[in-house]
Amino acid sequence: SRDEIVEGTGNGVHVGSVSLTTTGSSGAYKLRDGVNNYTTDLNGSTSGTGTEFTDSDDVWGNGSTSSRQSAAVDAQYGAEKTFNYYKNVQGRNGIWNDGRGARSRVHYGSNYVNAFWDGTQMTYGDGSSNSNPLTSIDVAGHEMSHGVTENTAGLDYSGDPGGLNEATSDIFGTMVEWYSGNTSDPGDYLIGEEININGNGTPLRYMDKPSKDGGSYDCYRNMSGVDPHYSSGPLNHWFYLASEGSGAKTINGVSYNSPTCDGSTVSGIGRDKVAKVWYRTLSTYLTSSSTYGAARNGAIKAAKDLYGASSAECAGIEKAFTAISVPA
Ligand code: ASN
Ligand code: ZN
Ligand code: CA
Repeated sequence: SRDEIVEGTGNGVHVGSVSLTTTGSSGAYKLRDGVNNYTTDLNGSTSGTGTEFTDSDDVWGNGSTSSRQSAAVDAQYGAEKTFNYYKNVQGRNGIWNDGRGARSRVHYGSNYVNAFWDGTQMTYGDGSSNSNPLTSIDVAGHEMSHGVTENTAGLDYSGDPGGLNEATSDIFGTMVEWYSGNTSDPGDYLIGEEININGNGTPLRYMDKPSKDGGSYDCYRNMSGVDPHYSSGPLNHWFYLASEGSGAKTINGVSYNSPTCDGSTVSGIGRDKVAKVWYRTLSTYLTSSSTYGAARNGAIKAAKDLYGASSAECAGIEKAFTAISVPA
């Protein structure tokens, strides 16, 4: 049989019924797209590359974890959307900017409640008896964005750069969720809301007010020794404030209430523009040791490059950094 790039149908745990780009021809298909993003089954193993998913009718999964294909549909969909987001919105041709897709491995280990990027590939656990597979769109976008950060600024994973690194993954994970237009997992400013990682329906992280997770900081401070998943808080907060503005707001049925650290009022310039500014900052102005202060200076330069020195966009980016306690 010949390999052709075709459109299949997936039924994911989180993404519902979706169209997926697959490879194959009558009777023999692979969960692989035209740039070689593909998904393999670890089937409980914690090593090796897994077995590539294959299917005879190009209809994948049934939406339930009773089918091992369902989480694979989520992972493949997340990889395809993340690739397309970077390519079509940010002008970056994949994680390595060379047109290559990446492998995603699903069903890692047993009751594994995490997902990770290891420099080469994506890996997802199935979650535990009271949480869900880790294969949601924002988590896929988050993990693959660690690959983008590694291949651009190369931000260290401790102190200030550690927080910037984690927040970059939350920012682009969220942007991929919005970009996908998926109606089963619509865009929001929450991270991991589909995973039920706390067992009570709450998300892993909140971008409007990061301290709602019980650990993250809302405002910049000394980040020495702070877990990057908590030192990410101020930049996630900056992203929300710059996008949507301060105060209370309901978007897509989700209520947000974002305070500033200095009592100022901030108006949003829209998430698409903020994400463009942040990608330019990451890929042009930051290095492995960049601080929050360098992020402020780099983002203002990026906003000038993209929108002009006297633009409302540039003013909004700057004001949002002041509002998270990163001074000029
Ligand atoms: N899911 C985690 C993260 O991306 C995995 C880790 O801690 N390395 O931050
Ligand atoms: Zn991360
Ligand atoms: Ca989300």
